Amino acid sequence: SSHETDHIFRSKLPDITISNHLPLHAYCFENLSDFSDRPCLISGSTGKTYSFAETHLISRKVAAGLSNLGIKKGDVIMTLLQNCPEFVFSFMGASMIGAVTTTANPFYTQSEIFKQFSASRAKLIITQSQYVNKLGDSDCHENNQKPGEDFIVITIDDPPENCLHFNVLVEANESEMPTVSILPDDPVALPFSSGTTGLPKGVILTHKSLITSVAQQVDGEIPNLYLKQDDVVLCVLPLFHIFSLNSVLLCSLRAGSAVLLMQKFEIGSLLELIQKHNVSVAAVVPPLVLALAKNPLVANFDLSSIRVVLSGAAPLGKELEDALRSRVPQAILGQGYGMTEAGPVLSMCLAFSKQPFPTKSGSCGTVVRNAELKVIDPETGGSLGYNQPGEICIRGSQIMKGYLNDAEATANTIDVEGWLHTGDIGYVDDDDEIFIVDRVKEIIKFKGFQVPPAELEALLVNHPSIADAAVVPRDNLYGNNRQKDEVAGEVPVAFVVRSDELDLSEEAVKDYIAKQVVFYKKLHKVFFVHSIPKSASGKILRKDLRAKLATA
Ligand code: AYL
Repeated sequence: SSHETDHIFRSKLPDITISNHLPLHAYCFENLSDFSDRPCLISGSTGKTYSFAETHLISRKVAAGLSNLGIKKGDVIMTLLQNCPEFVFSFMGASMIGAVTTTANPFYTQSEIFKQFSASRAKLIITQSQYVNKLGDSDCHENNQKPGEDFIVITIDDPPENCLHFNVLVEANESEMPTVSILPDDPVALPFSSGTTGLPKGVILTHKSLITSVAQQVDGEIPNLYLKQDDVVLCVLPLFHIFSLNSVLLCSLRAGSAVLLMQKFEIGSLLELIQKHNVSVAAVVPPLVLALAKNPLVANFDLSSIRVVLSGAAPLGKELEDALRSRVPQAILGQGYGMTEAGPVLSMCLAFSKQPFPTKSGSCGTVVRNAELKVIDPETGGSLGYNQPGEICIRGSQIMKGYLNDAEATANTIDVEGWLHTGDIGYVDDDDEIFIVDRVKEIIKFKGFQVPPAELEALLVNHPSIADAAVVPRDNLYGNNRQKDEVAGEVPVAFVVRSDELDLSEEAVKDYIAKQVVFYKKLHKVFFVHSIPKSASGKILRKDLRAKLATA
């Protein structure tokens, strides 16, 4: 396919100038003097508020503190935190000294944490004391490193033995922060994603990629996602995931909006906080939309402050979107569509714009400005025009630099012309709105979280009584009246070939997996089969297995 014949889709908003020559922290805090005394971070649990000036100062202290502990430009630190102000100080502080943050899920099991920790070569972990026992050597045979000896552990609460308190960072003298020269292509964030295939991999996001992505959303005369200084943006989705990190935190810092941090989702306290703090912008995932649309508690609260609801990370059905509309009639509802590797945002609802366009429910928005999107025929690679479904590809300065230490996976995802292939099937309609209709990649999405089949398959075939295995999603579309697993959207189910017949039960397989993975990767069903269908080259024929499920 030559570029002359490519059909390229662009935003309906004009391109803008993007300051992506800056380091990320300098860009985020660039307009700080306009709103330095306004609230920046609000802790939902304690009510404590940090102004923009305070957030900036504490981040600089943390930068100096990290440097005092030996963290240098290019080093990786890991956050293993629920949403809290310290997450923000750590991420921004690391950026200031040219260090890179890999964000991990604190609910991960010891082995899941260890894999990300060792692949990223993190030198320091910032966490909560309750998670420190998951960092040790103990029963994880591969890991004989010791907290406090082989790497530094900092806790934001009372530190257990061999750990330091976060105060050692906060009490550092910001003037001792080293001056480092940071280039646009230097990495700043290292989230993990399995992408279109295989095991989770480190996704190298540079200063330039994240600035470009944030600017595509909130910068320019007519921002695509119009955030104002008096907005209060709900941050209940975990900051360790790129949706919340980018579209909530970094966008709000840049725009001067306040971020309301919630440690975890609980419908009662969520509703209370929305009412108390007059939340005006809510970033949500479809299961949260379901709670807001259907939970009877909602009727007892005043949600009239909400003007924007941004849903992303998983498909949002039209019915569910319409159900939420009846609960918050004053709000603009729309979606963002992203992928960690894409920086992450590919498209955003244009009804969120400063000059709103009419949009349709079910749409994932329009491609962001300063980027090119095309839809290709998955068989031929040829680009397709309006209303023709195919694989969505994106090109622009926002996409990842590549996967960490994995040139092959990088080359399989970003082609020689710079197009990132998403593995999502969708089309662009006559109004330039994008609709996702399917996925050709193997990833399973449970409530917006990634469940990589390859990871579960590797664990399964490690079991002495399992000869072969395949894991696929069982679809459960939102709001189409299916009761079972309605909230999850998709759940992982396994096909298992036993090595010695009959001995192994479904429960035993489920338990074996459940012990090793975070809750959302647990198997919901196990089917025992005689063989796994595979192609001539040995690839699991996942389509065949999914078809089998449909008739099961
Ligand atoms: P990852 N509709 C349907 N599927 C979606 C959507 C959506 N709105 N958004 C994401 N996905 C799926 O890396 C899709 O399959 O990033 C995509 O390839 O965990 C995959 O999820 C990527 O999963 C935003 C809005 C970030 C969304 C995001 C998504 C981050 C999820 C910023 O503003």
